[in-house]
Amino acid sequence: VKLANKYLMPLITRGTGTGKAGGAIPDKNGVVVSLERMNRILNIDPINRTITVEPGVILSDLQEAIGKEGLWYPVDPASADWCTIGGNVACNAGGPRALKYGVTGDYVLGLKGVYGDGTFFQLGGKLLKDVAGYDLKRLLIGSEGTLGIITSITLKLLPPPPPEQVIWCGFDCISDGIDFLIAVLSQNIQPTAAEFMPGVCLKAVESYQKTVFPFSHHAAHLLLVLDARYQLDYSILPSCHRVQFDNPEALWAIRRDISESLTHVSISKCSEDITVPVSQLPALMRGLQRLTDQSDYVCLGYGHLGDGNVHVNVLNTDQPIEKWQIDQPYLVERIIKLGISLGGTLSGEHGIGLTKKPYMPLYFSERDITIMKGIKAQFDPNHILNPSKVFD
Ligand code: LAC
Ligand code: ZN
Repeated sequence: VKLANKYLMPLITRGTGTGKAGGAIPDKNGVVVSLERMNRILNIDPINRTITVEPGVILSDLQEAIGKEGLWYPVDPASADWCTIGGNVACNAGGPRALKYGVTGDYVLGLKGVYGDGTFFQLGGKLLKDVAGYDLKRLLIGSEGTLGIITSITLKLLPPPPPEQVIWCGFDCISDGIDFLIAVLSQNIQPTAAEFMPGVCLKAVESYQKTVFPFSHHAAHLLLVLDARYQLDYSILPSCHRVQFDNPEALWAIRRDISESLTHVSISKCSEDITVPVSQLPALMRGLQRLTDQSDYVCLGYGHLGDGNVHVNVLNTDQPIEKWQIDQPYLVERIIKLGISLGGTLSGEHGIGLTKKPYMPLYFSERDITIMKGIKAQFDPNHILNPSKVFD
């Protein structure tokens, strides 16, 4: 990092490159700093209920290691088998269980690493409470490699979760599914996960996995995880068709494969990540349908709708690539403006990186962005770290 400062050479920190906003793409001449081989688990501490790891540890390896100690880490992005915990911290990754358990940043107790000018930092530790000064650790979380290089992470762990029930429901139309979801969220229970999938997502997974699901004819689907002690009141939820199944893990495999599967069935696609208040989901889904009707593309919303986080995908299934390249930014802008007009944000969990950067001024004021740039200048005075990401 010191040499990079001397030669004013960009450093682009990278885990396994699973990020969906292009944050790890070296679009400027510079050096990619791969942390993949910094993958040691440094310490599991059952008394303080923490784990300390290097950033290159694959998330599912971390989950397995603490499982052996009878502990649990709830954050489970769909890429858990191949993303790194460092990337999760850098992007503040979420996932299905965020609805009940929160996101990566809610579990980060301590960080060590290097600021942009090469000085070391050590922030927080095995501490459940720490309100001293400004929360620099929190600024690093989700900073997408623009403020520091993280070399050690201490996470808060939990005891294993209570027994859970997995419920899969099919619906005759998207709006029935959304109404059902909102009715579930209005009951006096806290779902662990509530994942919504339009029928087109299941068709794509069928094609990708080369299989057929007996319930894929429904127009919309909801995968619900609840504590076993909760009893859903189906009498006020008449529109759902319960799907019977033996193997909940196969259902999760469907859900986790959606992003890859939509890529598989499209000539090209883009993948947005807006979040709206859950009460605005019906309006958002209507807006996406309008966009589909008015364009030559399929605009669909799937994902963690229980917490309002919608992976809006635009699929190009039959248009020439040249036309797509012209239409795509226009469509993305309409989607982001739609989300913001409903009280939403432009990214719930994927971050800004390269792909969302042009849309930052739609969400933040000029003054907000000036303050962010001032923070960046303090952490990284020579603008070495991932210099072309988040904002220009
Ligand atoms: C998912 C990724 C795309 O939820 O965030 O499938
Ligand atoms: Zn997601």
